[in-house]
Amino acid sequence: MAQQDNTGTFDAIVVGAGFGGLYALHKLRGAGLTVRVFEAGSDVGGTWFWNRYPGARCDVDSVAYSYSFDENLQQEWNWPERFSTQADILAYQNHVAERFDLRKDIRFNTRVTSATFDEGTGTWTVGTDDGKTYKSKFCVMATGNLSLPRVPDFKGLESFKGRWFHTGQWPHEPVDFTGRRVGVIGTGSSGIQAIPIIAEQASQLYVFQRTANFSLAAQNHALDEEMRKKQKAGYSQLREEAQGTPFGIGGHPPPTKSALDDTPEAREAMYEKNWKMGGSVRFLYSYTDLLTNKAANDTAADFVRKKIRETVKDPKTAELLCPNTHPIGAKRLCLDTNYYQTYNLPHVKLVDVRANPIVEITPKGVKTTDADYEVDDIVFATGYDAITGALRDIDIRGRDGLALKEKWSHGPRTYLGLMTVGFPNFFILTGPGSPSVKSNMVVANEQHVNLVLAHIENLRKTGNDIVEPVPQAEDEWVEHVNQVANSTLYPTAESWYLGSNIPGKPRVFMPYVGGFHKYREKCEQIVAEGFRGFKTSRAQETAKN
Ligand code: N01
Repeated sequence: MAQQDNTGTFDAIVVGAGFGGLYALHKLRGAGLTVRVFEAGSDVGGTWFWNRYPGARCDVDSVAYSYSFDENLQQEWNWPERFSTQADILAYQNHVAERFDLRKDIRFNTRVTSATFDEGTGTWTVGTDDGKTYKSKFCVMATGNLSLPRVPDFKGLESFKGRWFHTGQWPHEPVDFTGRRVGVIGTGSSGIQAIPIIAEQASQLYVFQRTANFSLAAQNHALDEEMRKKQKAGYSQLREEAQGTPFGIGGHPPPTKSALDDTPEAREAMYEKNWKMGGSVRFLYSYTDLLTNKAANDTAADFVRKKIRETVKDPKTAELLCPNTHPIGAKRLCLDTNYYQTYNLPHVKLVDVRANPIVEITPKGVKTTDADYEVDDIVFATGYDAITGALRDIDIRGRDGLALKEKWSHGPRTYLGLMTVGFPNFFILTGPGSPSVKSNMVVANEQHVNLVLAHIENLRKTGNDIVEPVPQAEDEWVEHVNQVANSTLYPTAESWYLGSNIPGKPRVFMPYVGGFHKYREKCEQIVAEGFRGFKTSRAQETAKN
């Protein structure tokens, strides 16, 4: 491996310093590689660095949404709440960066703009937005699944005289909405978390809803010392369980039967119990077939619609908030604190922009086909160019100058969501075709980084420099990912999983929904079978072929 070199040549370049990038740096460095991480933000955190909108918090229990690789780390860290706030997760990531001395190998405020593979030397040349280039043998893309925020192309936005924000690019200083008229556009996870908090300050809040989403009461609570002690004692079991679950989250007994095999009363009791316990995994895990059988799914959807109607006092608003466009869980199931209750406040108004779409942003506010809404501030909770967006934003070129965005012009193609044919030594953490956003992202990132390490160890052992998937393995994997998706209800919803929120984006279901546990087992089997579906070579041989 190359010597430590501060002039621009590294064994590995990692792009992004969120959960994936930080762990990649720690592990690669630990394996004796020279590593440089580039991060567009001014500090570590990834998603949790950018998403500072009011109410931002994780929808996975804090103990589960944390690194498992270091026993001391998990024992010494104290989570204040069941579901962590953005600030608490960012504090944790900062602690990890300090504890493992990671910052010295990270260049902040530096956006990677290009990555080009050189056949002759078998190296990557990585360009950054300050005009510099660096070389490395391995490229590890830890660019995240939800890191390219999207503001829809609303006519007239530039004319708006007030302030506007995107949830995914929130200012670092707190934004005060006190006494202001605010419009929130979007009711996905971000909007649903932000709306109740913004409503506490705003004098008038308009929520522009195009699609009603299912949301469960988070049942968040503070953790006291006693609870933490218990959780810490149970870490090893929790981590082990997580490896055997579809979502990479332990602590939930697996379901044993179909929703249709229970009586309506027993089902009601089951949903009520899981609703009270909180958390989306527990709820979707009530029965075996909520995500595969529409009739089973309807029973859970009806239960949540009933909760909405019970909570929201105005029947018209309640009906508008009841989702009817997709099965529950087929779009990301949201977790909220007081979301539906917020609509009982006199200064909060739900605007149906499916019936009357937004036509433009005016200097004074939001104009729909039937009304003008005057606001001082607009909050775009309008989501992301998800999963492939951040990669497409970089000019990535593999063999023969092939551009990744060209190769993926009809949708992403990968082997295991980790590598793609024609791009040797190019690893994508939690890429399309892996469980990624359909699992616990910290667990998924750890598993992928460990897989990258396994590949690098294998190269060392075999005296090779280059690893890449073979076309047949990629074709079969893409086919498998599609087949699995089509055996579920997921593709029946218009969602960012399918790319349907971005005009012109190919409609391909991107995450692997066969379950994290099955995916991990497949990866382990592939490694055990001598990295089946991957080929290794020497750099010189690569140049000849
Ligand atoms: O984005 P979204 P998000 N006119 O794409 C609406 C993760 N996350 O930032 O559904 C009007 O889900 C759009 O409407 P529609 C989580 O994985 C996690 O909220 O397209 N409305 C939708 O309502 C999540 O899934 C947490 O009809 C327009 C909204 O904007 C992912 O991030 C917290 C519109 C976008 O929702 C993304 O969530 C936050 C238009 N032209 C986020 N364009 C946790 O809890 C878009 N919309 C961990």
